[in-house]
Amino acid sequence: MTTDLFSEQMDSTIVFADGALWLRGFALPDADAICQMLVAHLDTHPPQQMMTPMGHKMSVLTTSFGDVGWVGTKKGYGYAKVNPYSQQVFPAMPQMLLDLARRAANQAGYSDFVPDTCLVNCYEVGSKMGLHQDKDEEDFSQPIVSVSFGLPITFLFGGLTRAAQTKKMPLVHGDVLVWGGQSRLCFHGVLALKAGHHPLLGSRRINLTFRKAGKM
Ligand code: MD6
Ligand code: FE
Repeated sequence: MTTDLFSEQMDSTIVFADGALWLRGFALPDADAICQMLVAHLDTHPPQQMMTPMGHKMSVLTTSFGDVGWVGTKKGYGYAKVNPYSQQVFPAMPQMLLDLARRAANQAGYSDFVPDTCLVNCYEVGSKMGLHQDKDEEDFSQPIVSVSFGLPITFLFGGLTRAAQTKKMPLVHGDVLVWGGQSRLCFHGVLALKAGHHPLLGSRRINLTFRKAGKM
């Protein structure tokens, strides 16, 4: 019994591209505490549908922790100290989130990752994220750590052009992606969230992405 669990843990890391690792179940030991904290936090800091530069609302609900937060308005995408939708500064990054992100980065070989922001994306049934690159940060030598909680979703991972073929990855509660090196600017997205029930988060998926946004 113990041996089975152990061997499963031993091969639970998948290198899905150069510099990009899928750490399956890495966040499970912290998942209960983090989800409990997130549910309470989102109650007092309701996430918003950010705007695209085209003036459309994104389907995901978004907020951030950290020195800066990721924001989308008609003026474009980027990082800001003040949430333009609430006029409040973004709350500090909770220590348990910082610790998880640094442990995951370390495990993937990025030993000096110190994120200054954590983007919180809340998906409801039908929410999706089209193919995009994460390129609003200062220093692309720093990776991104992405943590999935709640309902499963299909993650799409492509190449350096939008037209490149995509791989489909089924992400589940507790999975972590660490994403850097040659893959840092690869296009990626997620398919629409399918209906379901998760014991901690109900009919939602919450994705946390930790980044070092850089100077501000
Ligand atoms: C999501 N993730 O999983 C969307 N970006 O909901 C991202 O956009 C993402 O997972 C950069 C690196 C990892 C990610
Ligand atoms: Fe992204």
